Amino acid sequence: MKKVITYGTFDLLHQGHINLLRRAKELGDYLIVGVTSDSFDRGRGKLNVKNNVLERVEAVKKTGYADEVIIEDYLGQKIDDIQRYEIDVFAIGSDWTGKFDYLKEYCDVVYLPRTEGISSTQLRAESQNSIRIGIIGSGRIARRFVPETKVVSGADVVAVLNPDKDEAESFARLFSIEAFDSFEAFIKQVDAVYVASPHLTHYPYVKQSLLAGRHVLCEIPMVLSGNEAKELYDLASNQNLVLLEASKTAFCPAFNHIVTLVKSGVIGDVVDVKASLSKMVAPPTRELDPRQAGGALHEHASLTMLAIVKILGIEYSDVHFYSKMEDGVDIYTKAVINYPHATSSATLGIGIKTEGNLVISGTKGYIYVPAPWWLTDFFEVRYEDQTKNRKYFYSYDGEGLRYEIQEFLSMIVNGRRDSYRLRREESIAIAGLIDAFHNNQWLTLL
Ligand code: C2G
Repeated sequence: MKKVITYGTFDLLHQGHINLLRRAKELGDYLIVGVTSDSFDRGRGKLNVKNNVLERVEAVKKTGYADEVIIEDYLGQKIDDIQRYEIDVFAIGSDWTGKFDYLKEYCDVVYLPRTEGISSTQLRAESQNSIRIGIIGSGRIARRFVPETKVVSGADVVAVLNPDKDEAESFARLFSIEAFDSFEAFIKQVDAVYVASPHLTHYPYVKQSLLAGRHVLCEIPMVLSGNEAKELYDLASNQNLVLLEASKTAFCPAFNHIVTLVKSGVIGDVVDVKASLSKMVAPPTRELDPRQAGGALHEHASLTMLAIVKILGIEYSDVHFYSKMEDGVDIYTKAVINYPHATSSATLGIGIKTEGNLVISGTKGYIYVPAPWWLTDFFEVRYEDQTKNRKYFYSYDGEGLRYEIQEFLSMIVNGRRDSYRLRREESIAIAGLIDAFHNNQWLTLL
């Protein structure tokens, strides 16, 4: 019996897939189809898949060509499968020509003609109207944002707002979008807003955008006080709009896995979380300017405290800050946040360098995430008995902003108003911790 194997995502199954499966089946007597798992696709940068793995398996079965369906879940699995199932022919569409020649060592490799004029990408684009996104601010992060939207289907950046007309225009030229220096004209052109302007302008821009009925994704720190955060989320709820803080680590796959592993008890009860983030900056820069809410805490609290709040929750019992000041801003701050049964610390620097790692310690073991932990792509679960240690590798694609953009769009399209990756109350608690820093009672100067 001649056995054939083929692989694919088979999202929104279409005639191209059906032709491919028929041709693959014709190459032998028995066809095995490997359907990619959701996490495997996310891992290889396919973030837009519409059908989940069960739906995709069902769709493949319905074609009647597959004698057996298996799940593809890891890189390198094809070689394992070919040997395990004693495969004679590996078949795949001609868009992959040459890419799988390395399998010739194990079986015949056949590139089948691809059906022209149809693709899952095209169907996804047709099934969903693009969300027109306008960016407020045209600085460093905004420049990194636009290319990241290209890999998320349904996101279309169309406009930029900057009160400085020249800046707006040069940014707009760069990305072939429209430039505005007036909020009123800008907001009319967009369905959703990405606020990437200086810290102190976030609150008024988010509020104005929500009042104008637009969904908002706001850069970190969204605001510098818990009350303001609460007010904005309440406003978003009343307007039935999405408001999401763009805390990029919260949305990246490896960080999500860390949180779920900890919650499932692999390191026992957590008693300590240590998160550090230091990035040296050179003047003149807004990070060192007290009038622009500069300082290490404002710069880095959102991500470090995110790690603490995601693991230990929002019900902390007290917080203390230890800061070294220079020219009106903290160039270094250590925040110690205590919980009834655990403690944690966030160590932040913009003028002092330290190791930027994340360590979550529990009664059975600990999780170690090396610097830069906030761009999580690797972590290790470690135990006293080192033979039980496990390393986890992920990809953190591009600038990593695609994960938050994907979540933002998915919330809009699916009518979700809260994200379990960064809940509203977690974002409010983080803003509240930033607030607490301004209360000198808990601050010790070094
Ligand atoms: N295909 C085709 N004609 C189209 C579209 C797709 O022949 N118009 C083929 C592809 O070449 C592939 C199969 O259909 O052989 C599945 O395509 P996708 O769902 O896009 O999956 P893909 O990303 O190609 O998965 O391990 C996964 C595989 O490496 C490939």
